[in-house]
Amino acid sequence: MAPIISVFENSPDRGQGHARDMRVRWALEEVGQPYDIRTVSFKQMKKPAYRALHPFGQIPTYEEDGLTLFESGAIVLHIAQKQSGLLPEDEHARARAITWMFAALNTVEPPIVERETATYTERNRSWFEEHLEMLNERVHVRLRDLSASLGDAEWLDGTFSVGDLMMVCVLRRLEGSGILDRYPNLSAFVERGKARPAYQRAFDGQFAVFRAADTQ
Ligand code: GTB
Repeated sequence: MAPIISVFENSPDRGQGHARDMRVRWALEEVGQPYDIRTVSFKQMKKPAYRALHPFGQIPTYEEDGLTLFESGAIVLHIAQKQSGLLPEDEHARARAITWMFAALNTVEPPIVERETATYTERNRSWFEEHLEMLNERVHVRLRDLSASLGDAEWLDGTFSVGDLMMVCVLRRLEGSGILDRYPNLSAFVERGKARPAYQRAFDGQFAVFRAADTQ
């Protein structure tokens, strides 16, 4: 049976692929694993039946042959370890690819999400602009170092891996902010990721779900 992932019934990003099912879809497409989706509304996500799959009542979840997972990082890593295509064979290169995946999730994504959240929740506060400047600088601290580490390379550590997949998804959350424009090598890195056929299939998949909900 194909794995099932849970996704927003009606994604608040209007199909831009910023929700965290996108990284799972992309990983599944990269390894050539067909999958099914379970669409959930915000209301359903908080019901006991769904919380049995995800204790925090969020998307995405992953169900496969009696195994249920939550946390996009854990799901993507599981997919990468189960099938070939996202992790190098060499033991050290494999460990480094996983390190980059954790760096994306634990070091780069938090300041980006903090900034993004402030733009939704604090916009009308008198101190918003000042706070935003501080949050922007925290993002820049990470991007400066990431940009220096990537340099002229195509991917973060040799061939395309789960580390690149996760980093591209995380950096994409800055789209529309203009922040990434200051780092031409990171912008090009994101565009390389987005140009991969597996990314495009994943994007189209999530967009189709949004369109179906939006036209109802
Ligand atoms: N650490 C978890 C993981 O990596 O899986 C975080 C999961 C998470 O934050 N899920 C969000 C969710 O279910 C969706 S992705 N939120 C509902 C809730 O908590 O009640 C985050 C997200 C949402 C919307 C946009 N957007 O509109 O642009 C982007 C990202």
